Amino acid sequence: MCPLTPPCMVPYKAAPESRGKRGYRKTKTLTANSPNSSIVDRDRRSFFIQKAKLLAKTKMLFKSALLATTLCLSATAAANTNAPVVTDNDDVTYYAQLQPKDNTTVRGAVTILPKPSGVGVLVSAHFWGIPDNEQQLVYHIHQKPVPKDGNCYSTGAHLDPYGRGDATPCDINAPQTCQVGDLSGKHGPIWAPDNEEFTTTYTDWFLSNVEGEPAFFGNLSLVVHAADNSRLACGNFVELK
Ligand SMILES: [Cu+2]
Repeated sequence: MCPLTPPCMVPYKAAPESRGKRGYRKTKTLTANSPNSSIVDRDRRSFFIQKAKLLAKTKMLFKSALLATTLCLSATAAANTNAPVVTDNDDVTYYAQLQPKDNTTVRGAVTILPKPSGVGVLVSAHFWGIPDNEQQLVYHIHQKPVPKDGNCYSTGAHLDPYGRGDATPCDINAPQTCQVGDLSGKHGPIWAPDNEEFTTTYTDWFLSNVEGEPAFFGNLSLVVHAADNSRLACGNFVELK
């Protein structure tokens, strides 16, 4: 019958004698075709060879996965530094008013005042003309000022001096992990019932009103987005004197 005839034996790779010069031990290697092997012996040897190969493969896969995880974690740590609390803010106030746009009814302004301690700043936001569609609007400090043509899409991304990026949404319960310019992410979006205005005041610990500091916002812009993230309106911060 077929299982006992040579053509049905599975040929196994020859023992790696040729690798002797690379440091392998020149010993007899178990193969399924070793002479004098009984069928049972050959089956057992074959089983152990396959098992050893599988174990080696599993170890290699585990090492690769471990390496990938380590690289991934170190990349995340490098690109996701928490924002430090700003403790040396000056006694200056900045103000940004949205420039009127034909494509939206949204209007408003954000005033950023100093706190007596110099720790953090006090943000006062007031928006009106909010569409009656019960959808939230979001607002941010963007990394570039609005150019003369008023194009809100020329203001770049959010103020993000610590390289957090946009990939993960801001967690309102961990504002130090958010982009510094993500005001609505850290403090809540704009929302109001029909025909009502939206007003809020809060402390932000991570904005700096000191020129030259990484989290300085005084020469940047305020941008309000629709629910689909399109840019509705924008305006530049100026110092109030
Ligand atoms: Cu924005």
